[in-house]
Formats: sequence, structure tokens, C-alpha cells
Amino acid sequence: MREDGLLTQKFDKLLIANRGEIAVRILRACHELGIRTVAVYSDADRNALHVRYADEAYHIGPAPARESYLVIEKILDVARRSGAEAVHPGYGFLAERAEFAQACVDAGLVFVGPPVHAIRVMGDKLMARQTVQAAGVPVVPGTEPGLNDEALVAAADQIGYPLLVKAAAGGGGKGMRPVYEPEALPGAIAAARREAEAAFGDGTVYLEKMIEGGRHIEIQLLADAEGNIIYLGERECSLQRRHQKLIEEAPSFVVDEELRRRMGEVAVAAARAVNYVNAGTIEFLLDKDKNFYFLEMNTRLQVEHPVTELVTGVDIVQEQLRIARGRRLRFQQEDIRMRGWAIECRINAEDPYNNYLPSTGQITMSRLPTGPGVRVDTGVFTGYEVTPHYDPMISKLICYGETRAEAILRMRRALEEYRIMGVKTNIPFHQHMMESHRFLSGQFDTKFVEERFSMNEREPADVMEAAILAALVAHRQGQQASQVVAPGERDTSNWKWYSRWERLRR
Ligand code: MV4
Repeated sequence: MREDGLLTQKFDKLLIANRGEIAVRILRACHELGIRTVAVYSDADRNALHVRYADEAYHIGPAPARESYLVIEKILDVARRSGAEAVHPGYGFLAERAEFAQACVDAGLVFVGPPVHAIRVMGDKLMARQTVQAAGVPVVPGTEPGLNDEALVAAADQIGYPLLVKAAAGGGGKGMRPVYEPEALPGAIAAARREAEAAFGDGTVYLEKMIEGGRHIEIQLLADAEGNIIYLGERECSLQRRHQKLIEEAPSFVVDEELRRRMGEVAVAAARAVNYVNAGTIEFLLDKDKNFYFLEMNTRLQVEHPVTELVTGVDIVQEQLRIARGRRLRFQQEDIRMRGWAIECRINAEDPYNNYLPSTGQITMSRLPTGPGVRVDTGVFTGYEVTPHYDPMISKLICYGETRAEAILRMRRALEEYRIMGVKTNIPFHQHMMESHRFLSGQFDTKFVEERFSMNEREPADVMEAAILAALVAHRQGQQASQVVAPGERDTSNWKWYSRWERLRR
């Protein structure tokens, strides 16, 4: 074991400390690599897909996660009983809990993830900010650690308004408060502190200047135990609602080769600052002038990893397992090429026509879309019972095309094919978004879904047409700047897309 709590060594049997689609995704990678698999399940998951796919499955308690999937001792007990030599935490649940990674390593188990130290540093958002800033990574103007309320108020005038009060122990938007004028600051600090204390047992808060109209762009990284770190390009994750991502794509409409290289190199420097190993993601905020700032590092496999897999051809979960087995990265930075475009729609059991209210019950019928450029990652099937105990995401629909336009056309076609009965889903939301001129033209930021997107409004046809053309022109300029069309020469490929789009429009 390394001093920072990293253990890498060959293993032949792995326990998956998770459920649902991500447990299934990890099982698939294991089966491809000849690794034997151990699943765990709660009362609510007796018939789940991950239980059926695994070589062995162990019951770990009642449906509520805090009595099953979140109980470290139960997971370790199954590892002991089954003879598993490694643990993959997936995302959510125990994935970013340093004490879980530590407990695995203490039990002699390989934790398929980063060193304990890296989880700890990046888990404290204020410490993460300090650490990467010292490594030359741009952060949003804000406060240093160790300031009392008085010092925070004094620092605020330097930073300027609007600003955000953030909880050090927060992350993912938890415990964040906007402040628009000085009079509101002391109250916001006190409230944020109280909230953070209650939620995380740590009331530490800090201030950051608020970047308005920014986009959420994240860089996927892979790092091996020898210190080789590469970036697999970016994902555009701005389409969110209440900090839940709904649609992700790779590449981003607004990132060109040069910006990708700069963001990638900065992301590698951030990871290197904590001696990072395994798969990880650096979240950046990209402002209107294309300045980018470090927000957080996610020290886990992410929900949206498939869009990166489709455009790079790298199987991220297989790479995680290889890295954890102590192997060197199989790729150098020059080997990584992004090709085509991938879009992911998260299919949630919720009602987009009723304030996204979660929908539960038995799935009486499920017919998945397939065909060219379509991938579905799911843990559910006909007969499956959607319960209120876990996340409402029941599947991920990922479409690939040579261009963004082709990916969108395939997504529309796939959403049309998709049939789920028994629970309500947000498929209509995605269909509506795939028609939205703002989505088609790539003009959206993190506020778009909540503030400017309505399920009830229809955009007029002429606005749609203008937007489609704008999107196609912008896309071609960004993608194929070197392909010159002679003056007067009609660009027929644009027209082909345009007419197909026209036909698909309802
Ligand atoms: C910000 C910000 C604007 N300015 N920080 C939200 C999640 C967490 N990772 C940080 N978040 C933000 N931090 C500064 N200084 C805006 C957000 C934010 C956001 C970021 C990414 C995606 C969606 C978001 C929605 C609301 C706010």
C-alpha cells in the first residue's frame, strides 16, 4: 500500500458495491476481462438485473440505502465471505467516501478508484480549490481557508457582487447560496453555515464571485499508478435541473481544438496536484468569454462516461479495472482522438408535465431502441418495480453520429422507438429538447432548463428553420474549418441535413 492509501494489484474477483445500470455496466467490463463478479442487493433489488448478471449475489438488508448500500461493514462482510479481492464503488452511495476507500484498503481489498488522500482533498471543496490553485489551475476569485465571518464580509467587497456562499463539505450545488448585495451577506453566511453544519457536520463556508451565464464543461481523465495522466476530451453538461444533469454531450459545441488542449492540460495538472490515480473528472465553469475556472473534481466514474467512450473509443470501465490491477495506461495523449458526436439523455421515472414528480410502480412493458449509433445502459426490464428508495434514473439513452446533426437525428428516432409502460418518464422532455432551437443551435447555459425552457411552449416554425441553419453553419465552421467551399458553390451536405430535419419535424 502507498502512503496516500493506494493499493493496486492483480485481482480475479471483484465486488460491485452498487446497483442499477452502473452495476450492470461494471459487470459487463468484468465479464469481458474474465474477472469473476460479486453483486450485493437490498430487499427492493432481489430481482434486479445486476443480481442476475453477477456470478454471485449477496443480500445486504432492507430497501433504504442507509441500511444496505451505504453500510460499509455489510459490504466488507460480503467481500470476506465471497473471497472478492477488489471493490468497485460505481457512482453515488460510497463512491466518494474516503473512509470507505480506507476501509477497503485496510481489509486488503483493491479499491477501484483513486488513493484515499485524493478523495479526501477533493472532497473538501475549499481544500481542493487551494490545492489546485497552488498548482497553477485557474479558480474563480474567492476567499482563502480559515476566515471567520468578519473576515469573510471584509473579503466580499474585494470579490464583488453577485457572489456565492459555498459549503466546503458541499459539492454538486449542495449548500450553495447566491448573494446579490452586501446587506444580504451576513445572513447568507450564517444560514449557509447552519445548513452545512446540519447536513455535513462541517459548517466551513467560503465565498466565490458568481460567474453568470457559464457553461458546465468537464474533462475526463485517466491516470495510472506510475504517474501517467491523460485527458479524454470534454463533456458538455450544462443541461441540468436542480443540479441533476439531464443531457450530456461530447464534444462541446463551444470547445475548439486549442481550448480542449488547454483545458485538458490544466485538468491533468489539477489531478497531478493530488497524485491522482484511476478515472476522474475535473469540472470547469466556462464563461461567456471562454475563460475557464476549476469548480470541483469528481473522484469517481461518472453517470455520463458513455459519451466519452463513444467519441474516443476508450472503454473507461475496463481501463479503471486495468489501472487498479496495477497496469500501465495503454494510451498516450497522442493516441487519443475524438471522432464524431455523442449525446446522452437520462431517462428518469418522473412526470415532466407535473413538475418532474417521481413516478413509481411496475414497468409493465419496456421496448428499447436499438440500431445504428444507439446504446442503452439500463438496469430495468419488463416486470421491474420502480421504487421510491433510489434515484429515479432508469436508463441512459446514448446516440452517436459522425456529426452533431446525425447524433440528434438518431436521438429523435430512438426516443420515438422507446416504449415504457407502467411508469411515467421524461422521454417527452427529451423529445421537446431535441426540437428546441436553443439546443439545436448549441446556445444554452446552466440556467437554460430551469429558466428558459418550457414543456408547453412550441417554437414557431420560422424560428426553428433559422436556428437549424445557424446550427449547421456553426457546426461546419467549427468541425471542418479546413474544408473550403468555393464561392458560389452550393454546400449540398448542409441541404441534405436540412431537408432531413424538415421531414422529421412534426
Ligand atoms: C458556481 C457557479 C457560478 N459561479 N460557482 C453548481 C454545482 C457545483 N459544482 C458548483 N456550481 C456552480 N458554481 C461560481 N463561482 C454556478 C454553479 C452552478 C452550476 C454549475 C454547473 C452546472 C449547473 C449549475 C447550476 C447552477 C449553478
